[in-house]
Amino acid sequence: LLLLHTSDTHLGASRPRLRDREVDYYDVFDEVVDIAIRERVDAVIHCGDLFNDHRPTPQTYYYAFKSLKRLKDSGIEFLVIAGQHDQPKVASLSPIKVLDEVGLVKSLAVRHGDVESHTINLRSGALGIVAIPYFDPPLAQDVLRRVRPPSTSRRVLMAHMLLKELNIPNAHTSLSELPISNFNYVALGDYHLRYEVNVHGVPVVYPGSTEALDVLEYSDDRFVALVDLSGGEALVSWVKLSRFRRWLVLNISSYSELIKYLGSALNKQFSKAPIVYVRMTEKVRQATDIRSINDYLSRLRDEGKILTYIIRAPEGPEEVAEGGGGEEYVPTLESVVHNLIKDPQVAQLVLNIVKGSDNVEFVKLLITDLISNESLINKLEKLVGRG
Ligand SMILES: [Mn+2]
Repeated sequence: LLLLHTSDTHLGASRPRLRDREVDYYDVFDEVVDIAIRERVDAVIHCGDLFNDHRPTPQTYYYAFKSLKRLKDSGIEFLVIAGQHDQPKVASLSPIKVLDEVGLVKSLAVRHGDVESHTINLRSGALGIVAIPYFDPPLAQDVLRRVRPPSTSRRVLMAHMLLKELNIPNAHTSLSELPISNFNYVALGDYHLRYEVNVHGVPVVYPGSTEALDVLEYSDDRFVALVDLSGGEALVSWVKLSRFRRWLVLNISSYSELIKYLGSALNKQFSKAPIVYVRMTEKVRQATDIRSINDYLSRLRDEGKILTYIIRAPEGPEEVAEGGGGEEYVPTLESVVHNLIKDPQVAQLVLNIVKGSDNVEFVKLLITDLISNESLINKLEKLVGRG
């Protein structure tokens, strides 16, 4: 009996906020489905935050349906619990329930505070699952007290929660408070980096998110776990993902250092143009020609060698005294327009209009329309096409 354990897909997210970025999350989810089919697993178990929002857009549903349908056609079950992102607010419906209703997933537990027990009959036999969706950390004792060991021989505990051992704020519980010995495998979600610990022969595992939502979550590799429950003990093997977007994080002390590092980093082959995150001290920032850095990075972006870039100078004590903010996101007019409009010709047309106008209200109206009105972009694209 073979399972694929994944979590925190965050379908519908686009961080950093870019059109191309939203597609990244769908693409890597599709890779997870590919792996499940290739490895002929009995089921995918997803430990929450399948969606980034409890009200996904039609586009997000479209991609979720498309990937899940391939899985269903291959006879593989998709068993899922809710994280805080796809948990319904009071009196509204979780998107996971929508997927369940159309037969694409089996929703094991969604509502806050629930603890549900299921016996799932899979191709290779019965699997007992206790499922715990996201709950507020102060409820931990009450929630965990309601966990009963399943009566099947193969038993999995699935939960969306944080362990105190991760050393991060708002943790739910510690390993010693979990009834680990009643299960063969403990499948967790919520933590966005890979983490694995073995407690008296029982693997307790976070596979991590399939994309890094911000720089703190970046890592060179991202994974899903294959869990073999055929024997007495669960055997975990890791499969590397290849279709996530990489972040290049550079700590630099000068412009020339940036060019040197980035030059050699970009020699490597990337399946997708990476996101560049440049970190420098406040001192370096003041001594550095920030314009040259901006020009250099935006040229790389326009050439398609990087997706986007972020420059950050962490707050030093001097800067706090001056009241300056640390983060420099570099939202130049050019980058905003290029991210908004994919066609470079149309983007240039809009930039010319905006730059040629001293009417602030008109520019505001134009930008608002460009953000909210897809047909306007289509019209502009046609205009350029004819010209
Ligand atoms: Mn998450």
